Amino acid sequence: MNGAQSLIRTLVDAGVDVCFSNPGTSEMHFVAALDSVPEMRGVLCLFEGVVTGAADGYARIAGKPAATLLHLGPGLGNGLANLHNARRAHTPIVNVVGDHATYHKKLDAPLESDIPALTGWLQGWSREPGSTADVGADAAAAVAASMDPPGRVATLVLPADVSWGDGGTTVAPIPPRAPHPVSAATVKSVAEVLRSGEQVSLLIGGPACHEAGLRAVSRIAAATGAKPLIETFPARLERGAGLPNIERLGYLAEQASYQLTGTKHLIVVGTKSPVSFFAYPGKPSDLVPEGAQVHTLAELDHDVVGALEALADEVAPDAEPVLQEPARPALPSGPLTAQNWVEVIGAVLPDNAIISDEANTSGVLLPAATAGAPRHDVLTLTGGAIGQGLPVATGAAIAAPDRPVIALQADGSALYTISALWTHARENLNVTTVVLNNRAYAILRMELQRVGAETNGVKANELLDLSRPDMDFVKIAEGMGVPATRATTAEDLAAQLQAALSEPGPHLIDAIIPPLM
Ligand SMILES: Cc1ncc(C[n+]2csc(CCOP(=O)(O)OP(=O)(O)O)c2C)c(N)n1
Repeated sequence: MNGAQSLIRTLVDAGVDVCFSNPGTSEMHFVAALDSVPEMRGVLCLFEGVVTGAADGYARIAGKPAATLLHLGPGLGNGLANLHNARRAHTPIVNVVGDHATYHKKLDAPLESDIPALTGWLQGWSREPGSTADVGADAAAAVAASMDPPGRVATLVLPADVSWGDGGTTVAPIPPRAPHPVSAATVKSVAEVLRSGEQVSLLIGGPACHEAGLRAVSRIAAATGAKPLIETFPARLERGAGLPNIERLGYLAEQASYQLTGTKHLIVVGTKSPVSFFAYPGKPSDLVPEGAQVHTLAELDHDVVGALEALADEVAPDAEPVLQEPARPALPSGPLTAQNWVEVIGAVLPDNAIISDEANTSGVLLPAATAGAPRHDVLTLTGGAIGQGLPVATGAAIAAPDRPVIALQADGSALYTISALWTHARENLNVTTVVLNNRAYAILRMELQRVGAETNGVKANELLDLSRPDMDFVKIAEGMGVPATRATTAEDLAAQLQAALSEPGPHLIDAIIPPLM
């Protein structure tokens, strides 16, 4: 067995059976080995940002890692922005990066580069097997490291000669470590805060955004009057009718400060104390209200849900969670607006859908319109590096082939990783993409004002405008094999969305809407 075969065999035995790939010459033995391990599915993506974003979306839904296959430093470099988003989401990924043969590296051939600088930047786990005999053990260690709470990118750098060498072995999976339990003393001291009679907010994130965590938080809020909030960009938020509907902390610092007004104690659970996305002249960067105290119930690597349930049993033994009633907006009519397109989504969203949300400014009204829709998952842009939505939808659809995936996708961000559409077509994925085509980097028009910069410069506005020429997403999608239509009214969008969702395979709707700014 060569090194590549031992790697793939070991990954499959550990439950890693999808590999999002963009290979090159140094990865050819890995590519060849795919045919000797039929359980591993190879998925070709045409840009490394799609590879890495798809691996992120896959694990957020599957609850286990996918592998990537990237070509040396330049391939890894192209994939970094979405690995950054995955790092912020605490997504487990086994990130396989091929490298030159060990003896070739000193020659400084054209693709030679500083891979450790890039893996260091990722702040995850990284290892390079020293010999073919080590590959299996390092692969098993990589899977375990990726799953180690709260989850991370584990990079395995595979030199070509280690990959093609003989003497590889298959190594049994290493059970991932369980999250640290939260002590009874911590639960008791946080319970005291909730009983203090002062105003308390509870900010939750990570696994607390799934059903069990949401139910526990809702019980605590019902019994104590504490205000529950969800972190601004959760990796995976379970929502819809029958689940507690908890507000997310706003993206804009002004919004978040308003939501936290009057808070004397902020309890954080599975997330960090909130900070402003950016610094703005004369405005605070730390969003904790002045004089408020921050208490941590559970760090990210703790048993976040167990801690919340213990706290609920302590302060709310008899309380029931407050559950969202089913409710859908009526189907709207007229030219598309920021308000009516989200009503269409709320009215039409199928049961058990997965929303990949990179709608950006066009999506500000989405949470209200979908709160009472059938139960669904929302995957958000965790690290602020745009170009995540279409790749994440790709991975989610592969993780859950029986669930409808809806990518709500701002136009500017779509274009970073637009080739994901080709993978939607190639793999016949049930992804319906709605492009919110406002022909602008609308958020940056707003940010131009918020940072206090001069706002009426023609040249400045040129850099924030996506017209001249207008992007034709119907042609782009069709060119990549995805059937597509254009919607300019709410009626169009509703009819086209219903049609797209009623047949298998990918679709795209180019929804022309006015920019918010
Ligand atoms: C990788 C990366 N590059 C650049 C940016 C800066 N940036 C933030 S939002 C944005 C434009 C977003 O435009 P679009 O996706 O069309 O959404 P809209 O603001 O129009 O709603 C840009 C370029 C970023 N966040 N990440």
